[in-house]
This record gives sequence, C-alpha cells and structure tokens, in this order.
Amino acid sequence: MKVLLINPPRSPENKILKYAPEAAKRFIHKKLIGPPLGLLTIASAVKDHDVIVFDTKGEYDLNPSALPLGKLVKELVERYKPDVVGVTVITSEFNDSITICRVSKEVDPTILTVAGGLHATLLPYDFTDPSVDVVIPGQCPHIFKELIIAKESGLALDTVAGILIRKATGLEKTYGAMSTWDSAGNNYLKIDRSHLERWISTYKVGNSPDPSTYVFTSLGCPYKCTFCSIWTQFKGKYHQRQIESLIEELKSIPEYPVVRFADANTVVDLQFMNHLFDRILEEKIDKTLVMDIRADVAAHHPEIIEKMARGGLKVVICGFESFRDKELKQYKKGSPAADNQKAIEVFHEHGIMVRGNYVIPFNYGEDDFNALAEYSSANPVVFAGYTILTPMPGTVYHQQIKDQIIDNNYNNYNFFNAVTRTSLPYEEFHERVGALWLIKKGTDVI
Ligand code: B12
Ligand code: SF4
Repeated sequence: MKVLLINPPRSPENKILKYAPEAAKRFIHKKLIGPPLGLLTIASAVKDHDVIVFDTKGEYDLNPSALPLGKLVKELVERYKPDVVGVTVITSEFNDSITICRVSKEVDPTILTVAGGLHATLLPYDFTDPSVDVVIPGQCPHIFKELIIAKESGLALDTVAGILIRKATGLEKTYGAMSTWDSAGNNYLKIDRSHLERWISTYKVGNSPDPSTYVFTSLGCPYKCTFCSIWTQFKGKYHQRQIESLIEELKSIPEYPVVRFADANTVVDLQFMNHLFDRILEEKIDKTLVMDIRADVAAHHPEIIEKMARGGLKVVICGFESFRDKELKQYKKGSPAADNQKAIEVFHEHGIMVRGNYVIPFNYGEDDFNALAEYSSANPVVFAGYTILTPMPGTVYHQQIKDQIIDNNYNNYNFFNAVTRTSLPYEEFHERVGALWLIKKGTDVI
C-alpha cells in the first residue's frame, strides 16, 4: 500500500500580530517549528508499506512561494499516487486538513482519506465533510495499521474496531471496543526522522544555527486546567516513556543538537526525572534542552532544576497564566502566583532562560492590562508570551463560556485571536495584548 501522510500548514490568523504596536511585532510568535511526532509515529506503525511523510509547515518555511495548499496537495497526490492519505489535525488546522482530504478525493476518488490526532480524538464527529472517509480517535498506530491491512486485503473496513467510517448517513462507529495502546510505554514506536530530511534546515528555534527536534518523555497530564486540551485528549492519564528508550533516542540524533521535550508537563514523577538525568549525565549526552516545566515544580523542587541544568536544560517554557490567585483558581491551575515568582528566581539562579506565558481573558479591561503590565515588569523573564485565553473545543473552559462565543471559524483557535466579544473594543483588545510582548528582559526573540 502507498500511504501519504500530510502535516497541514499553520493557520495564518494572528490578530495579536495584526493590531500590535509596530515595536512589539518582532517579538510576537509567528510560527512554531518542529516535527509532526504524531504522523511520524503513525508512519512507523506501517513502515512495511510504502510511506511518504510530507510536512507542509516545513515546505512553506523552506520555500515561501511554494504552491498554495490545494495545488500543492494535487501535485503531491498526482506524483505519489497513494492508496491512502492521512492527516494529523489540531483545531486551528482543521479547515486545511479538510482541504487536503477534498483535493485528494478530487484527484482520485478511490483514495482512502483518514483523519487522526488531537481534534479527531476530542471531536471526531466534527468531520462531517464527505471527503473524510475514516476518523481514528486516540493513540491509534495499531488501529491505523489494521486499517491498512484491511484495505490491502480487500476486507470490509467495518472489521476494524475503534474507528468511525463514512456511511450514507454520516460517520458511524465500528463495532467492538478500541484496544488499548500504551504509546509511551510498552508499545512505544521508534520514529524515523529521515522522513523529514528535506526540511531539517527549517527546524530551528530563535537564532540558533542548529536544527532542533522534539522528543517526548511522557504523554498526557495529571492536572486538569480548565482551558487545556491535553488532559482531555488523554482522559486525565499520564504515561511515561522508559528511560533507556529515551537515552537511546537522544544518542541516535547527533544531527539535532537542540532537543525540545514535547511533554505537556515534563516533571511529574521526580524519581523518574532524577534517574533520567543521572543517565543523561552518565552518558555525557551533550544537547541543549528545552522543556515545559510548571512553576510549582521549580518553586518547590529547586534541586531537580539544578540537576537538569547540569544535564543541558537551557530554556524553560513556563505557563504562568495569570498574576492573580483568583484567576489561577478559576483555571484550576493548582499553583498560586507566588510560585511563578519563586520559579523565576530558581530558573535564573541556574542560568536557565525562561519563556513565561500569560493568558489574557476576553473580559480584561484597561485596569487589568495595566495591573498585568506592572506585575510582569516587576517579575521580568528573558522572553514573555501573552496569548488569548481561548475556549478550545473539547475543553472545560469551552463548556463554561460557549454561549459567549461569536466566532466558530477554527482557523482562529490558535490562541492569537479573540473568538468571543471582548470588553475592550476588538482591535484595542488585541493591540493591548500585542503591546505586552514588549515587557521582557531579552532583546531577542525565541
Ligand atoms: C509537537 C507540537 C507541535 C509541533 C508539531 C505539530 C505539527 N503537527 O506540526 C509544532 C511546533 C509545529 C506545533 C505547532 C503548534 N501547536 Co502544537 N503542540 C505540540 C505538542 C507539544 C506535542 C504534540 C505531540 O507531538 N504529541 C506526541 C504525539 C505522539 O501524539 P499525537 O500528536 O497526539 O499523535 C498520536 C495520536 O493523536 C494519533 N495521530 C496523530 N496524528 C495522526 C494522523 C493520523 C492519520 C492518524 C490515524 C492518527 C494520528 O496517533 C499518534 C500516535 O499515537 C502539543 C502539546 C502536548 N504536549 O501534547 C502541542 C499542541 C498539540 N499544539 C497546539 C497548538 C495550539 C499549536 C499552535 C497552533 C500554537 C500556536 N499558537 O502557534 C501551533 C500551530 C502552528 C503555528 N501557529 O505555529 C495545541 C493544540 C490545541 C488544540 N486543541 O488544537 C497543543 C495541544 C498545545 C496546547 N498548549 O494546547 N505544535
Ligand atoms: S495547562 Fe499544563 S498543567 Fe495544566 S492540564 Fe494542561 S498540560 Fe497539564
């Protein structure tokens, strides 16, 4: 079977950037870079077949004047003549993933189109477009493999449990329970980054001359922040990789001196992290490490931060979310604002650069913006990010405020666009969020 796996492009919608003061524009995130780990894992599951992974994000970074998406996909499908086209879908890339399926079907209606990933897990029935044949929710490399085998053997696709298949009346779930798959533990599949060779020069963060890649040490998160899609994606579970499999992976990627841990919440089990960093130090693994770490971990366990710094940790992304305990409680963050301040001290003490992220609710007025600006100026970090508290579909926060949503265009669900009415006039709200990006210690962008 010929399987073409496509990573959709980024949504270009960014009202914070559009309305920000000129001086702030260069600091505002325009794009995140990194390999599509989900697609690479799916590719590994069917590696005995003829698999092509195409990263359109990498392609547009490599060649900004590449064909627009519809034409690019048409050209790819005509060139590779796949039997199956798979797309990975997060909310802001939903519309483009539908375009990928539509164009594939237009070129060849016999192609089987399959959607998977976070949005397919949380809202599988959103895929109402007739161009999507199959939706596979969850951690499903084994199911994708079964589907490919069924297609190859000419078996009815209904024989594959745990999937949704397009029928005349819409998507229908197949019989049988979806079998469990421990993507992080016993069922971890080694990924083959050579699929992405063409785009390696584009996987660079900030001013780093070296390419970076993602490695996950865990999946999911045990916390339950109201705005977060990750714990809902994993039903509140947290799965850890095995230490030796991580050491082997880190040693096997000399072409990537910078490694970002893709964990939602990197330090949950202190014993695990201690052991992992003992091994990183023992093996003299020399990488620049970037991770997401909660403020309360650094505030209450500075010793683990010290060890991780010795093992290569140079940049931490820390979700401060708010400067007010009342808001942090509302978000169920489980960590007070005082932890943010303490964490900044701990990270700085160990020479770690901090990207602190605040989320701005749609009802912030002038006084709130002024108070946040005052707080973040008094507690500066090298890089600070200020995004919009967005009701991502499938989250608790979405349930809480769904009556106030006025914009249902998924392209805008990337934390850079208000999708509800705002207390301040719409443009001014985004302009004030944009202006906050100027408050930081660093002179550069990360
Ligand atoms: C790596 C990553 C990226 C990478 C690669 C993503 C890509 N496809 O290109 C990059 C850096 C490009 C990226 C970008 C963005 N990301 Co991102 N990213 C992540 C991160 C850190 C890890 C995801 C991951 O690799 N998990 C591990 C893999 C193995 O799991 P998986 O992807 O779920 O894949 C499994 C299944 O879902 C399934 N599967 C996945 N794809 C497919 C496809 C098929 C066909 C099938 C059958 C199955 C299948 O099988 C896989 C193996 O079991 C998550 C946060 C997290 N820790 O989860 C955020 C996350 C996914 N990103 C998010 C967002 C919002 C973004 C941005 C929009 C951020 C922004 N504001 O700019 C940007 C998008 C583009 C941009 N504007 O720059 C959100 C999504 C929220 C939502 N509800 O949509 C998350 C959850 C972070 C968050 N804080 O909420 N991201
Ligand atoms: S925001 Fe972070 S800590 Fe909270 S649930 Fe999501 S991943 Fe976990």
